[in-house]
Amino acid sequence: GRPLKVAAAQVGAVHRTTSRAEVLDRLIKLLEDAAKQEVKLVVFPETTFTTFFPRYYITDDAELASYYELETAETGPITRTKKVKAFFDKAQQLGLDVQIGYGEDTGNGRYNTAVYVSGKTGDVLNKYRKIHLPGSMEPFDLDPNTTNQLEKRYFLPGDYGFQAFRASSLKDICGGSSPIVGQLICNDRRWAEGWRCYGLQGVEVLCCGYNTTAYAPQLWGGDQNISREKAYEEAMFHHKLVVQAHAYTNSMFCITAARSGNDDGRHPLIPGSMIVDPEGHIVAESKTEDDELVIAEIDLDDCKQGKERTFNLGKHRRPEMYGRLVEE
Ligand code: CDT
Repeated sequence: GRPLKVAAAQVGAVHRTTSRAEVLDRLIKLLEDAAKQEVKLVVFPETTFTTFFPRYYITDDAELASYYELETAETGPITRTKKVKAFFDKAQQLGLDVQIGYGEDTGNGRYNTAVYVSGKTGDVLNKYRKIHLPGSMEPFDLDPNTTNQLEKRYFLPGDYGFQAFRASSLKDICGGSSPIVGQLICNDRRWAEGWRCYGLQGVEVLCCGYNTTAYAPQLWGGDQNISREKAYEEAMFHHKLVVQAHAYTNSMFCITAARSGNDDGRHPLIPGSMIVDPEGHIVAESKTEDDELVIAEIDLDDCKQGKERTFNLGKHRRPEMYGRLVEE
């Protein structure tokens, strides 16, 4: 087999007023707990270092800028930038591979980004920029209780495509063969296209962090008078539905990590951090809405059954019939 102990690091409420220092302390504690339990790969949420700021209509440029990490030729890679260096130093010290999401500011553009960093060398093995940006350019309204979704305003669409990579850092513990990894961010998980791009590259572990609002009728459409309880249930249902289905149809494990809890006491986010196997089963899931590690020992060889039989893409696909998928 090719065993690998993995974790989703769920991160509970982070308010608009929560300090960077507090968030970093909490993330470092999650890393330490993971290392104690001999985990080798930890997946963190989307925009993990701050609250999920696209829910606010922010008119103060300085406040908006504070939610991004400045990552330019001068500042160097994210792992060396002052505001978050302590997190990456700790991961490397503990020998943990991590995926973590953050707002990236290149100086020329802002993206919703996730990096995968080697626990062996501290190098960024891959960077992914979110491709499907949900929501709108303009706020629904200016009521501070409204949960907006202004990602189209604050980010450019990702321009790296869906590029799989080998986590060479995990080669030795995975029977001498590096895991093939793919990255998605939040809303991307609802779109079959990204998953299939990764399936076609033989991905074995898909890592996905998210911030999914548990109540925002304007955003989801459907019944505008839906109760909070029903909205939460629906959001959890759709989250699990897409992850389990796409993990199954692409014969890969998926690790999903939530930013969850009730931000500012009025913007609830669903939990649902999970580890899903290539048959679509949930093998571990979060029990709280707080900071929590969800851990499983997986065997990458379990991807073989699907990849070689039911979803043998080379054998059973009919791409000549799929032209519509890439028409504008
Ligand atoms: N962060 C993010 O992408 N959230 C979206 C909210 C719903 S958009 C209809 C999500 O897909 O979970």
